[in-house]
Amino acid sequence: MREVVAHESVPPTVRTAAGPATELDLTGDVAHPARLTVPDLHAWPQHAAQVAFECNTSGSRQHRFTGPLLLDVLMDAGPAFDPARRKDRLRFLVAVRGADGHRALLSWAEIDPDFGRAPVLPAATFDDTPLDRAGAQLVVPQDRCGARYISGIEAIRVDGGYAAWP
Ligand SMILES: Nc1nc2c(c(=O)[nH]1)N[C@H]1C(S)=C(S)[C@@H](COP(=O)(O)O)O[C@H]1N2
Ligand SMILES: [Mo]
Repeated sequence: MREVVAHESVPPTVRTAAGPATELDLTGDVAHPARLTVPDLHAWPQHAAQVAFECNTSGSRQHRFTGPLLLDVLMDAGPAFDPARRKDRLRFLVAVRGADGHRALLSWAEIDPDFGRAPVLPAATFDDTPLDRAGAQLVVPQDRCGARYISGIEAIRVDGGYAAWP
């Protein structure tokens, strides 16, 4: 397992698991839409991230997450671009939605190895606790603020709409 961000370690906290197991719908402009459980996320190489972020309401937070690279998961779904053409990839967005309706966008370029190279994860564990029931959590190590660390992910949508604009 590769460490993507190093900070001092913190005592683990327990995330309450509630409701039925969350599945994640991977849809949009992809050749192979998928419905993934959190255990399914172990099918890709696992990365660890020790992260720190600020929350407007709860202050400084530090957590450890593990999971696959979002890039690896999305590439296996077959995004509708020519992978050999950088300018083609630049026109894509990735939308992530939590079960409570909280949502945020990433640009494809943020996670692309030729551009931002951000090691964004859909995490399968949170402070060494499996997220099998709570749902995957987006880990965005480049963010100072925690608002894009979307928990209980229920959908990820790849959007190539800007490829045809206008
Ligand atoms: N689904 C969902 N995820 C969310 C939020 C939310 O409202 N809904 N709030 C975000 C915000 S504002 C912060 S700061 C972090 C807080 O993460 P923590 O409580 O696990 O430290 O969760 C993020 N993830
Ligand atoms: Mo926050």
